[in-house]
Amino acid sequence: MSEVIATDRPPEGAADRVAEFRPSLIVGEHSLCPGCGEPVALRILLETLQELGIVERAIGVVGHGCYGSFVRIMDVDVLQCLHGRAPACATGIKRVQPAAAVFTLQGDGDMVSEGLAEVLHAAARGENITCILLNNGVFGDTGGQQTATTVLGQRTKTSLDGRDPVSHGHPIRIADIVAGIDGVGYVARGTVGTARGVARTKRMVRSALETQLAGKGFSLVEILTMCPTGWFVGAPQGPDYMEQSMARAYAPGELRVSLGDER
Ligand SMILES: Cc1ncc(C[n+]2csc(CCOP(=O)(O)OP(=O)(O)O)c2C)c(N)n1
Ligand code: SF4
Ligand SMILES: [Mg+2]
Repeated sequence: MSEVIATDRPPEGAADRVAEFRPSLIVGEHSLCPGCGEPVALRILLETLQELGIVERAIGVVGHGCYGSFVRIMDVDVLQCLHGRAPACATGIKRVQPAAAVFTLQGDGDMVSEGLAEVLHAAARGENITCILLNNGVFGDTGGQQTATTVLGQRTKTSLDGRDPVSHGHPIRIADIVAGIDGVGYVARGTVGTARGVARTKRMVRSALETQLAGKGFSLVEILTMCPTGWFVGAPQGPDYMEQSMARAYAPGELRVSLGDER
């Protein structure tokens, strides 16, 4: 007969979870717009560093975008480099400190528009670093201009009638490109528009960092993040807009796995 579970035990576990709703590595208030998806992605990243027990050897390289202000509120060693150059800076850090867990935090404007060569060459060299892309399809920080990942039809400050392939070209699916490069250990694309997406993305970030810890080469997680301000929608409409636009053009899922653990 199975043992009866006591029901008068105080709910210490649940109370603890509520009390620690904010991860201890976030040490201040962010200044981003209501409904922005980037703070959700930050939280996923920091919680994962904690859960893997690698906070003290983690070194982040942050690009330029709205997420750039996170350097003031994240209790992790970081350096901020020139626009688009984070994979090159991360390469240098990892080569002189191979025991460090090195990650980049970049936007689509930073990684795919300004720094496309950097991420491709780092991937092709098989650098043992983890790149995190926050893809919202706009240069959010400078007012919402079109980037290389803006989806067809998407309105931005520089494509007010919607992105048109004839005038503006086609969006670049960076994760798909990187997934096809030899020397790459792990590539995935997640979203933070739904609770399920958040949970799935967190597993992807964990897999990417585990790939680096196992010495399996370059890893990339593209995270689709809401930018209601740059999309001309209200904060509550951000997740739905993302599902109907970006998540259709950029299907979430794992694109390359080397540790044999498909999520
Ligand atoms: C060499 C250079 N070009 C342009 C800029 C201006 N700039 C700063 S942030 C930014 C937008 C970055 O967009 P993204 O990486 O997509 O981040 P988001 O703001 O959307 O989160 C730009 C163009 C700069 N700082 N340096
Ligand atoms: S402009 Fe967009 S990316 Fe920047 S803080 Fe506002 S919602 Fe977030
Ligand atoms: Mg952006």
